Amino acid sequence: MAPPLRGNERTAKLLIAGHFGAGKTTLVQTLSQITPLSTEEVMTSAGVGTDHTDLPGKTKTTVAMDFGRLSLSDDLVLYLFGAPGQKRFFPVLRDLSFGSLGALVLTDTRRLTDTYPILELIEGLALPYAIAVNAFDDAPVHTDERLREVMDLEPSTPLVTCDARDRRSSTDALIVLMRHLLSLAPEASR
Ligand SMILES: Nc1nc2c(ncn2[C@@H]2O[C@H](COP(=O)(O)OP(=O)(O)OP(=O)(O)O)[C@@H](O)[C@H]2O)c(=O)[nH]1
Ligand SMILES: [Mg+2]
Repeated sequence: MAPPLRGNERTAKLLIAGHFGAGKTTLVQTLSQITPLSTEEVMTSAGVGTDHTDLPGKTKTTVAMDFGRLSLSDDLVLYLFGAPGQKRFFPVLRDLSFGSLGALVLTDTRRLTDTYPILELIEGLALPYAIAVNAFDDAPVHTDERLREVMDLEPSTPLVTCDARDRRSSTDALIVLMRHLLSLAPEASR
């Protein structure tokens, strides 16, 4: 259950981004302490050729946004905005990014190259980010060095592994992002 807000907490808006099926909606649903908003629609054959529809077992895709709220500590409330992963909704990602402190970019090692356009977009928005590899059961495991090389990450960009279905592990990924954001604005942490 969501802890009641006192009104004097610090708040931060965070973007949860990533390619199709990376686990964005799952992560927001796992972490939110309020009933999360999701805008998923069933994928049909009408989307073939336009959308990614090719993930076994995945029947729905986000068409607007996810929203959730999490009190990370007594005095810090995070508002989580999950972006859609389908390319035709990228303008929505840009709109959702306004006012965000930073982004957690989820990826699946079976689709690492699908992360490129997302990173291009986020870097174009000058939004600081951390990468969270969502560890799917049958996905290949790579060393951090390999992951950094494939995604061409800056040495300072945090890279973590998480399971978007697991609260502890997803919280840890957000903490890594928050520490990174605070390191970029040290005065904000005082
Ligand atoms: N095995 C495993 N499955 C996961 C994990 N995270 C999500 N899933 C499943 O993978 C599928 C994709 O998750 P979503 O959360 O819908 O992905 P998304 O990034 O929101 O997808 P789009 O909005 O369509 O871009 C769902 O069926 C989840 O149940 C994970 O960590 N491990
Ligand atoms: Mg989604």
